[in-house]
Parts: sequence; C-alpha cells; structure tokens
Amino acid sequence: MGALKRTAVAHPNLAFVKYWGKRCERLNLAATDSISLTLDGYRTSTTVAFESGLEGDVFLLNGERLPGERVTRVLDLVRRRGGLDCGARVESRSTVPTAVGLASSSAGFAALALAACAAAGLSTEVARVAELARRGSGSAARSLLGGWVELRSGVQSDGSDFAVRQLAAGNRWDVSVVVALTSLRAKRISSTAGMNRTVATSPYHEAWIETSAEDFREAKRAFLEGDFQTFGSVTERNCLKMHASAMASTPPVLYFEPATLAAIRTVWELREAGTAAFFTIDAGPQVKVLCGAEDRRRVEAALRETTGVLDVIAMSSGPGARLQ
Ligand code: 2P0
Repeated sequence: MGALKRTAVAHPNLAFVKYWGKRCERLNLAATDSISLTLDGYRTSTTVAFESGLEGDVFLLNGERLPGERVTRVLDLVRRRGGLDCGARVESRSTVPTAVGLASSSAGFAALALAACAAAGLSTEVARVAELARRGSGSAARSLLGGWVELRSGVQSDGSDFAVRQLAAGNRWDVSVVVALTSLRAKRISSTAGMNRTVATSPYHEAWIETSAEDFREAKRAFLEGDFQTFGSVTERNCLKMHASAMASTPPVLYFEPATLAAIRTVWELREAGTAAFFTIDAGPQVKVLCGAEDRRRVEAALRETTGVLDVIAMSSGPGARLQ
C-alpha cells in the first residue's frame, strides 16, 4: 500500500438560519434547512493517513489524544467506500476553541472528510464529501464551501436529496462578523444532546420546524435581493426561536450567560442609533454580530464596553475546505 495520506484545511461557518433538530439521527439529517457564511480567522488543518497494520484509529487534536468516536464513524464510511481495512492516524491542528459555541466541529469534520476522501482515493466532489462531513457534524457540510452557503436537508428517507450549495461568493456583501466572547467554559450540554432533548421534550419544537421553513425562504429572498435589513431581522428572529424552543425543554437547554443578554442589548442599542447590526447565537454563550464592514469598528467598540464581554474578535468571509 502506498502513502494514503492527505491534509485538508477548513474554517468554521456561522448559520443565520439555523439547524436545530434532526429528521434522521442515523444519517444525521437536519430537520431544518440553513443558510451560513463560512468565516476566515479560525482554521483547522487535518492530516489523515491510512496505515496498513494499524488497528483502530488514532486521533490527535493539537497534540492531545482524544477518543474520536465520531472521527471513526466518518472514517468507517470512507473505508467501506474505498475498500480499505486498516486504521488511520488523524492529526488535527485547530485554532478554534472547542465546545464553546464557535463551530469547531464544522471546520473539524469538513477538513477530516475531505482529507480522508482524498487519502482513500475517493471523489473529492463537494456532494460526495458533504455526505460524509455531515455524518460527523451536520453543520460541517456547509464549511466545504466558501462564502454564503445554503444547506437543504431534503425530504427523502435515504438523504438522497440532501444538498449544500454556494448561494454567493463571500464578497456579495461587504460584511463583518464581530464575535463577543462571553465565556470560554465548555458548554454544559453538547449541540447534539441539546437538539435531541429539544426534539424529544420541547412543546415549541413543532412551531420551530414550521416557522423555520418560512425564515429560510424569507432570508434567502432577502439575501438574493440584497435586502440586508430583512436578512438581519430574520436572523435574529430565527436565533431567538431556536433558543426559545431549546429553553422550553425538560430539563432546560440554556446556553446564555448574563453577558449574552447584555451583548444582545448592545446590538439593539446600536440599531436604535442607526447602525445596521444583527446578532445570532449558537449552542454556546457567544454573541456573533453581522454588520457592514464599514461599521465594524463601531460594533467592536460597543461590544468591548459591554459588561461581562471578555474579548471581541472580528472576522470576514472565508474560503471553503481545500486540500493542501
Ligand atoms: C447551526 N448549530 O446551524 C446550528 C445552530 C448550533 C446552533 O449546527 O449533532 O455540531 O454534530 O450534527 O453540527 C451545531 O450542531 O450538530 C449547529 P451535530 P452540530 O450552525
């Protein structure tokens, strides 16, 4: 066996219309369609080497050996398709803080799936890799593409109509994403567990699913028409509905910290004063603010002055996953 080894790089993405809940857990198919922007800034670089004689997989993240069950789940599919029966050594270097709501898994599984497909000699077409990246983390399929991306989860039980597509290049809108870090403590409940609990117990989950489809249509139309205000309003509404449905679970799924609410208030005050800035929040306490690039400094300054905000990081659009 020759050197079945490749490296891929990917970046996290940020969803403005969100994925929360699965329609099929086995195939990891989302219950809702989503729209995201792939970011620059943080990055993950992953090398996959299939090695004959290696039993089981070895997964290292920033030099630390981790269990890597999900890594093996993706690699098993790659092995089956590529007719391989050996273990793999996976070495990942990531600048994304993990488990704090900064989408580390989106970059991680996009890089892993792409590197593994290439190492195994499989197709690296986005559609093929997306199916594998998704099995690691639903949001990872979106990080395969750069700029503005839509993920359509489809309705078929075998996932055959699942698709990710680029809606537009990152420069379609000259925007910044300003992230207010409010806590770097690992979240108490993972996204997967949080969304599964929401599906199983939240009385508002059905309403989330129904209205999320409207949000997707409205946000996509606003995006294609260049209507930033409407896109931003739908973003906030969609985010708060996702969290409202999660909070109504038993036991509750609550990701906010006091500074999360303070940062929301700051964004609303900025808007009242005429700055078009809109927030979104993922499975963690960080507040991500979408604004025009020309307003970035004003938004950064306001968030820095917000009680409880630890740090502020500005990002722009980034490229999709690529082989090195
Ligand atoms: C999103 N999130 O659309 C939403 C918003 C978090 C909040 O996708 O279970 O880590 O691994 O498929 O992809 C985070 O969920 O979940 C996520 P799994 P994933 O970005």
